[in-house]
Amino acid sequence: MPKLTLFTSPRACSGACHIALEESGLDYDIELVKIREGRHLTEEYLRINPWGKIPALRIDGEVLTEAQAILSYIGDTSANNLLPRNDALARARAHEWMNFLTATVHIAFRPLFKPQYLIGDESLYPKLREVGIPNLKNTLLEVDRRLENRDWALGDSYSVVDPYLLVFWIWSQRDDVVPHVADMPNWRAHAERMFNRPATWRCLNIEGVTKDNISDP
Ligand SMILES: N[C@@H](CCC(=O)N[C@@H](CS)C(=O)NCC(=O)O)C(=O)O
Repeated sequence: MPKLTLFTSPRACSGACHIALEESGLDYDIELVKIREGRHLTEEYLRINPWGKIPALRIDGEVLTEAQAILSYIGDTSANNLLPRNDALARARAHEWMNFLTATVHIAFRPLFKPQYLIGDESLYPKLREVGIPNLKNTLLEVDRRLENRDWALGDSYSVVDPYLLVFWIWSQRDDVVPHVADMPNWRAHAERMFNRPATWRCLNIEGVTKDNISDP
């Protein structure tokens, strides 16, 4: 088996990969690269991922980036049925979810979390929020709609998609976000299922995230 090292930061999208690894039965270790302390921009980390983003997974000597690719790799190498194998449509459904989370949901938080990536002029941030907040609300409601009548993203069985959903649930419950989003009962129930899995809290706690600070920015 290859040696796996995940580079992860508390409350970042890398948390999905951490939880998926913990559920996978694969041997792995983690290195904490705290974004809030600027550790993702150190020379040491830029040697791992020159783009300076988290997550990255070192697989022996190779480095894989992008949460969706890492989750897909974990699902395919785990023996714990974390990604459908021989059913093309079921696999495509998993990627449909993960691509939606990466390309649409993650990005919908930008006007609130990282406006500087979208526009240089700070005086325009309120304008950005005017458009960005309703878009975020609608995008999160779409996640909730897709979770209707299902325990897990893919239906009855847990998969690598589920911890990815949890990351964005946690973001949606931040004090600076919650006033802007609607009630999302299906997603809330999904998050509760996630929090009931011991692997979830094991990973969050190792990264320093607890029930008391989970909603910190
Ligand atoms: N498309 C990438 C996005 C990675 C990404 O932007 N990660 C954030 C953490 S959630 C990050 O590294 N932020 C640091 C920064 O933007 O400076 C993926 O899905 O893995």
